[in-house]
Amino acid sequence: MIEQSAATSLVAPPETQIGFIVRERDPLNLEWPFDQLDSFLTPNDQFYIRSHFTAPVLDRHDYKLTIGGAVERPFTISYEELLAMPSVTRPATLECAGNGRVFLSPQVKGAQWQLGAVSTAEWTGVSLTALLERAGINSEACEILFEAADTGKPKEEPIPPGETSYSRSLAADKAGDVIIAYAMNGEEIPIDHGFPLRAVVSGHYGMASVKWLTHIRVLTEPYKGYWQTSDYGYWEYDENNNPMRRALGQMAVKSAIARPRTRELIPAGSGYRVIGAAWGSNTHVVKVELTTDDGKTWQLVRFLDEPQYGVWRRWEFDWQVPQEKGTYMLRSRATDTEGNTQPEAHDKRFGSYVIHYTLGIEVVVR
Ligand SMILES: Nc1nc2c(c(=O)[nH]1)N[C@H]1C(S)=C(S)[C@@H](COP(=O)(O)O)O[C@H]1N2
Ligand SMILES: [Mo]
Repeated sequence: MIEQSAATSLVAPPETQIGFIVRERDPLNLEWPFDQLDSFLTPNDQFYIRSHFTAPVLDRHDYKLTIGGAVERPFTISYEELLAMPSVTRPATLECAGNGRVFLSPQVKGAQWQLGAVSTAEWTGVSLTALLERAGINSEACEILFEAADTGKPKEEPIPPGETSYSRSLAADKAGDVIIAYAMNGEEIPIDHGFPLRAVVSGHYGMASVKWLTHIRVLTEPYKGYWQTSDYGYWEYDENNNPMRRALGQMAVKSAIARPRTRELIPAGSGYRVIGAAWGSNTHVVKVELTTDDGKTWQLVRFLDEPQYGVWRRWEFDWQVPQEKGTYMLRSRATDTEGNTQPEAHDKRFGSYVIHYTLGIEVVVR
């Protein structure tokens, strides 16, 4: 069954919504229970929330977005004016770069996300390209910086002493992947998801999709801000083996098992419908394999959604559960059009981020 119609029909009915897992109360960090993966689009009130600071409450009448920096005609635009511009609508999956962190051993610091710091919505807004065209982007431009209204004290060492606001840059040639969004699944963006306006960067980890957006600045030199280097960075080694700090960007190809859940009890000899999702960034996920015997044999799953860049594809697999009782280890493995696939172990260069290895879900057959 491939569901691809209007947003409303893709959203699960309210009775399937069973609430969140609280990762932090203030600022609000809520994990969506990934085992509730039943619809292509995640309902707005089930979409995971990842905020570094208390959500700012912005007034739609006073709100203004400024586009400046290396442009010919800097300008400021109101919320109403943005709504009146030609709009674009498309789905995008947001995954927090720390999703799955709780599975790392030894345990690391940071929000202890299980599998549910990933969700998909259909976003509506103005294309970043249209705004940049209006401003007349300088030919020397290399990055676009998004600045936001939320401020506070970040947690990842080394910590800057003063108040820090959230900001993140993106390579200028990625501007076409960005929607400056004011609607989420056809509704006004909820406060916790960035009201009135947020960037949605298709194919990138969630940190790139800046919420409560106030400024778009065109830069002629790479941005080295806190959220680009200290936090949301990783180590890349040059040819002389020198570790270089780089900013995280595109989502690595990944799949995850939504059901069964860890240690779920499954009747021996029964038929069990395994479900999950797989996603990547600028390539299509073309294959997901599943093992129910800890990697001895792999079988192909069936996709439920069409391939789209930066959007998950749900999948299912009918498991003929063995008669033999005991524990079984399930793993899924996604591969994209370029042959990128999930590694067997976490890549330590990414620290507590980019957790896309084929982690095991252990179930009990009895
Ligand atoms: N202004 C601002 N934007 C932000 C953040 C934030 O703390 N402040 N968190 C980022 C991170 S780390 C993620 S994963 C996504 C989460 O978006 P969501 O809360 O709508 O799921 O927002 C990103 N944008
Ligand atoms: Mo994140």
